[in-house]
Amino acid sequence: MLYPRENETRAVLDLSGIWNFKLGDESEPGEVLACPEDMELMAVPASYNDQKDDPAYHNHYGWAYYCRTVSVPACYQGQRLVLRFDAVTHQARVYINGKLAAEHRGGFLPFEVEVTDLIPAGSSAELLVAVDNRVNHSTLPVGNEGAVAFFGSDNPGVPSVEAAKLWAKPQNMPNFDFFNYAGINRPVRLYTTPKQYIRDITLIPGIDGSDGVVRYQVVTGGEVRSEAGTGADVNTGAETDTGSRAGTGAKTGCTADVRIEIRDAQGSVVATATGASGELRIPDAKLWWPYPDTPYLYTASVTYGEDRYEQTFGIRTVKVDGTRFLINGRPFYFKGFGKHEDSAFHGRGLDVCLGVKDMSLIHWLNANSFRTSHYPYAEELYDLCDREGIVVIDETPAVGIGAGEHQDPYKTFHIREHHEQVLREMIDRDKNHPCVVMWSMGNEPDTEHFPQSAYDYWHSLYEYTHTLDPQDRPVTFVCCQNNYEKDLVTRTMDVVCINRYYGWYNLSGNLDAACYGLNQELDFWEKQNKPVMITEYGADAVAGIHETVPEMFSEEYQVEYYARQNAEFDRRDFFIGEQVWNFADFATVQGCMRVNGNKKGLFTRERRPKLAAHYFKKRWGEVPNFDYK
Ligand code: E8X
Repeated sequence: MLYPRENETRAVLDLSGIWNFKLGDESEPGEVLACPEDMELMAVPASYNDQKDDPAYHNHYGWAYYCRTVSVPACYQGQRLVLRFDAVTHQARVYINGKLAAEHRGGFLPFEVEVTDLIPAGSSAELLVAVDNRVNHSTLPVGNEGAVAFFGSDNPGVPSVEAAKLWAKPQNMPNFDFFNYAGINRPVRLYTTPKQYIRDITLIPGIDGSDGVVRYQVVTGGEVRSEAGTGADVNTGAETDTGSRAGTGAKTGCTADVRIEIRDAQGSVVATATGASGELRIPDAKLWWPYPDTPYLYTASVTYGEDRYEQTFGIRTVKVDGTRFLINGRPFYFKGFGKHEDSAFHGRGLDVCLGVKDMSLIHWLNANSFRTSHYPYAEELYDLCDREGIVVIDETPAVGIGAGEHQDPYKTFHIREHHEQVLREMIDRDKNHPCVVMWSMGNEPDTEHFPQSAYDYWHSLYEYTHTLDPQDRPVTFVCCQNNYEKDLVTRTMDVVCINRYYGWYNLSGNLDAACYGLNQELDFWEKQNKPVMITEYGADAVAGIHETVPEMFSEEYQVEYYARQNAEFDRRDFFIGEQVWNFADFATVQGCMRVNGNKKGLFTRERRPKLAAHYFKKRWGEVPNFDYK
């Protein structure tokens, strides 16, 4: 799905601002719905949870309603109009003048609906967005079923489920360690295209000697549709015809009219072609390299009839070769972290200022990469990474798949179809970004208690993911600390990505034992002949706690923990990267394991560096991007 961009042929109206808002309950909104009475005010885009000083908002469970009027200028007459939602978390129903116009499941990927006939140019309409924040065994991320599940244990002082039902309010029970922020988290925009329009562009870069070779495919739209007259062209993302590899499955329109021009960074045309698909050759191409080398970007300017769209891209290749991860043929070493979209007041709402600040801090740290733990981030951030030369591992919201040793989640959770949907939508959205070098299908599923079920689920999904990516980038998922000998599937990924907490959650406080345990495990991985990286390791450190003899939760222990384990990684040739947990402190559900959130950040939530940030700035300044191993 193309990002909404304005140019001489397309207009974009940003609907960010203050909307009307009201909390609902668990009752499902139907086909017809009017804006409620007595609404509050709420900023969009942003999560609703922390905008009001009332636990009813912070801890809400169920539906909530956003309303505003949308006016379409008369000068858009004759254009096709599309309403696009970048992310509504987790489930959305969109009503125009009281009638259901679109629905979408999944809180971190875009969907859009054509509104040409629903809000004709020169008119206004009432826009109502219903959003459900509930997580359970059929959503991604996963929530624990049973809204009163805290209760019913045998512990003295804890009431039974039956007793609790009499007074306890239903609540979300996330099976993941980040606060379940919800609402209209990313921009809502109305954009225009000519009636015959460019629907999708796929660019597949390659390198041939000193030339760049770019295969491309353009999907067009605007044919007379069979549902014409019903008014709405509902596009849930899942139904798009663009999610498959270029050359298969995509409908192409009138081919004669498509023209593509590649411009270099100065705007000079370096290659041209006509037709909806084909190949372009760029002599003496400049490659996209991670910073501090130049992340060179080209622009593909596509025209089709009256429509035009400009898609930036980079020429770079990605490949796994033995135990190495190659970017443009050179062995790359990942230096970075898992992050979150998380900040004060905004919650998980898009904050482009914070995005720019974080890119600056990533450079300050001499880091080169991050993982979009644990969901696809806002499109603006991938654009920043393309331009700033930061390498991204792009992750779906499949976090929390597991329910202990007595329940096989793969046989009891109804997630497969939705999981495939989010993979299709993520790859369809992010496929052209040079910064994206690997897909992560999910984080820390159970792979240990039901190893064969886990293998059947994840390995087939891995094969499916490969068929979705036109560039066929490496595919992985991120494995939780477990019994790695029992786990059958992690070792079959293109890159083995492990989250390990030796010295924190296990062998707590004992770094000698931690290094021993880590080395035992690394001996196992050495035999697998795969590239291995750590995608999470970390220790909570409360900023300001200092000690001469490092103990847990102090800034000194966090540094010591990393210094000791990094020394072990440095001894292993097959070890291709270190991504710490986490870039910054972040909000979680409250609990006795969390001191006002997760404090494993190198920075505080306000982006003040802890000692460990200074430690990594120095270390990563000495570890090069390429040829380290
Ligand atoms: C943690 C991280 C959490 O925040 C992240 O979302 C997923 C967790 C560690 C799991 N990984 O708790 O800080 C550790 C399991 C150890 C047995």
